[in-house]
Amino acid sequence: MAAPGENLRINADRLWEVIHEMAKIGPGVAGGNNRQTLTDEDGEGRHLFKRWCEEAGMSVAVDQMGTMFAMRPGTDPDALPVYVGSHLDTQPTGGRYDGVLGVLSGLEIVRTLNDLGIRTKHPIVVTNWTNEEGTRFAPAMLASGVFAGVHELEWAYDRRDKEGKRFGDELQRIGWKGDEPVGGRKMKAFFELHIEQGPILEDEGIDIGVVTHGQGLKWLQVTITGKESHTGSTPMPKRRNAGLGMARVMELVHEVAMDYQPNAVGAIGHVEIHPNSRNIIPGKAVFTIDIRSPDKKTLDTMDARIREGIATICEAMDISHEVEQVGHFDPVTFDEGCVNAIRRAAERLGYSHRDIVSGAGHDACWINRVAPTAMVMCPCVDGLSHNEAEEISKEWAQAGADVLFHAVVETAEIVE
Ligand code: HGY
Ligand code: MN
Ligand code: MN
Repeated sequence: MAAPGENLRINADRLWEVIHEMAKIGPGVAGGNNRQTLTDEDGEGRHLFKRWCEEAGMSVAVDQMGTMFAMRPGTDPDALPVYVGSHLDTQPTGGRYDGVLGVLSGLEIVRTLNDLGIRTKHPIVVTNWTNEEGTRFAPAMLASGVFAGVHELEWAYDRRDKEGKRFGDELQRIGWKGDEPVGGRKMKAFFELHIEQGPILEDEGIDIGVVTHGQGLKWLQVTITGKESHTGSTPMPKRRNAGLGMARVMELVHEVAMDYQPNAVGAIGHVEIHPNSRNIIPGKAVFTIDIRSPDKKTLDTMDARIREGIATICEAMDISHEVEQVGHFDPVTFDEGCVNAIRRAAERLGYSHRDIVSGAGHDACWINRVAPTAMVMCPCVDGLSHNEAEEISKEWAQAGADVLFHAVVETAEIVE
């Protein structure tokens, strides 16, 4: 079916305004955001989003993981809804657009349909998935993972942040623990708009990324135990330095990732050193290895090589280690029908586009297991994200939201 009309476009000024209204909640220290999941700021952002949705005539439901579902009714209440959304939680030094663009573009689609008096057969549900980032409570995409049946609800509730606070308790504390069981909703499709968080689209001067695949990810949390002792009086040969062990593992992770270029990445972003005193040799280091590849075999090979390398390093240094996998999903292939709807929309709207593999993980990666799913990407300046300097242009936001709009409305079927 052809698109609902060549000239269907969202209101970019209104979208830009709500994005920057949301950015006022949980401001960072350098112009970005620190609205980490289940903090008071997250709660405040949720209330604002709920108010906007209700003002747009939507009813808002919340499930037991706190995920928010704002529904615009369709003409056929029995028709499976079309879901559109992303996440409102941010990194501690996050940008204003990561996740937020996808949720608020869903709201903008509904506002535009309301303005134009357009009705669709299928309901449209705008979604805010809880804890996509996984920075405060590992793993990432936690709520969408429970929804897709990858994680058990109680296991998710027992996840703890670095202060030992429990996910389930924090969700209760901010007042966003809903009654709706998680995962019962059936979807006709799920669409997610997200900034690329990489440099390809901007470097090639392309407006739209048609996301065909998502790379796989593993998070390995490593605990290295040595022996605390005096940095001044302990002879070098007698030291069991957990911090040095961690440093050697950092180098190992980088070398393994470099062996599989260009389709592999690896780094260590989370580090805790104990006791973290200037004149004590670290007795313990806890850190998380993040490795990714679009190719499952490569990812598994990197995992095995790194585990082997850690054992060799620790044995040679007489320090012990434990490795716990705290996050994982295999490479994802998105639904061809949904991907084609996005590609057709970009062509119809006259936006330049190219197929792309998502380097970052997204809620869509899990929802793809339970419903036809695809993603749209727009460029970001210097490909920068997970940095307060994250930036996009209003034109890029408009292009992404217009394409999302056409894909969603085409799938939801306009009723003349
Ligand atoms: O880690 C990720 O890829 C996502 O940004 N949470
Ligand atoms: Mn994101
Ligand atoms: Mn992110």
